[in-house]
Amino acid sequence: MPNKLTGQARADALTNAAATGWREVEGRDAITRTLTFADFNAAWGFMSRVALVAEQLDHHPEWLNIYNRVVITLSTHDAGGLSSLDFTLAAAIDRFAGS
Ligand code: HBI
Repeated sequence: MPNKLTGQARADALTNAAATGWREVEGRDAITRTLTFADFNAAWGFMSRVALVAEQLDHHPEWLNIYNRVVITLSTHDAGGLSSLDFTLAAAIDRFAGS
């Protein structure tokens, strides 16, 4: 399990992730991004691709799907906050989302 990120490493990772729409969650050490797709089929296809990578990484998103919208929150439960794994998964999510 990777360590919780702190200090400059955390700040740099957050700045980098902000470029693709990841934002800090208020009140907890986590990031969130909301994605909107053409329809439910596209959203579910995206979620399936993310699920396979999450399983490979043994690192899983908290997420909510409402028709064509997917709200994703990333945090490392074992570390009690953000770790490098969250940003690795965020980058994979960005690739599948096309941004
Ligand atoms: N996913 N986001 C997240 N955070 C974790 O700490 C985590 C996980 N998936 C699996 C996992 N930890 C395993 O190491 C076990 O703790 C289940």
